[in-house]
Amino acid sequence: SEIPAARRIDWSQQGRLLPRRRRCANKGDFGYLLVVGGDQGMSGAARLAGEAALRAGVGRVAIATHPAHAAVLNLTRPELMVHAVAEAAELGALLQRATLVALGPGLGQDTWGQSLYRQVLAANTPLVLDADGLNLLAQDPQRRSNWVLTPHPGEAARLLGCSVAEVETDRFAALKHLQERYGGVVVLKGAGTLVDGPGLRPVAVCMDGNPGMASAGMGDALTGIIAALIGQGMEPVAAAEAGVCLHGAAGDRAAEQGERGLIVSDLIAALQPLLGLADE
Ligand code: NPW
Ligand code: AMP
Ligand code: MG
Repeated sequence: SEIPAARRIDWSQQGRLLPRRRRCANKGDFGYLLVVGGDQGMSGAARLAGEAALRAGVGRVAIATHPAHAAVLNLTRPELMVHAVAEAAELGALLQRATLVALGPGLGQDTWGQSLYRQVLAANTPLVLDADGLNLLAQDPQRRSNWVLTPHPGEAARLLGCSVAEVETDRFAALKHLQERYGGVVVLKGAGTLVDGPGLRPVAVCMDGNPGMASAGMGDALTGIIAALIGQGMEPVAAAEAGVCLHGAAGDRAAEQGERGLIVSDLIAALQPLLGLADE
């Protein structure tokens, strides 16, 4: 079908839109992110989202994760506040403190993940919803205005009830249907990531990034980056656009040493120097 007009966005332009830091700023100015995820076997996903958020400048990160590995996560990244959550009810106090939530990285779709998912959605806190959060949404669709959805083509196909091939054949149409059905800001990932939001026409396309990023955990880092930018005061749609470009540019910087064998920790390590250049 016809390719609609799209707005090209890239990090060189988006990096200038990040809010400046006041000299007397404190961590309370930059958001309190709660990451909810990390079922057994996927603790890394929650950690990657939280660590990427810290490297993208969020004030504080708490992680609500499975009791099986909470202690180990805390030891390996002491900047993260890690909470072992066995029951969804234990999320209550954490949700009250958080200014925004990243729901889904490594959450799984079992009873544990389902109950945490329901508890978070009951709270109405601004959300970045990814991974198994999207898979659970696909099972019980609803619309919201205060969330950012970040599907890869596989998740987008589940959300639309179609095949991955159909999503990839017309990514613009898939994006439009996702936004209409689910509301809020939608990021359709993949080479040439697209961003749509309420009233945002034409949609944005980011060509930053490379095939070295086809590796485990890359999307979990993007979730943390977008959340971190919302936490620092950007509107969700602006945070999604800037976050996608920052993520792609960090992937490109990390790939200067080669695409094959690139891991998401390399991308996370490239965030701080890139942000430093943008602040100059
Ligand atoms: P195919 O095979 O092409 O038909 P899933 P997941 C498709 C956690 N993780 N273009 C593709 O379909 C996550 O956070 C934990 C086209 C592919 O096979 C989740 O909670 C990690 N197709 C959970 O694992 C690190 C594309 O989607 C399928 C596409 C499951 O998430 C890894 C895979 O999607 C992971 O992040 C593209 N660009 N991209 C950890 N260290 O703890 C994707 N597809 O089945 O939803 O599985 O993405 O691995
Ligand atoms: P996920 O599948 O959730 O781990 O997300 C993968 C992330 O890496 C998304 O942000 C993708 O846009 C990005 N990515 C994966 N493969 C490529 C590629 N070939 N070119 C550009 N970006 C990619
Ligand atoms: Mg993912």
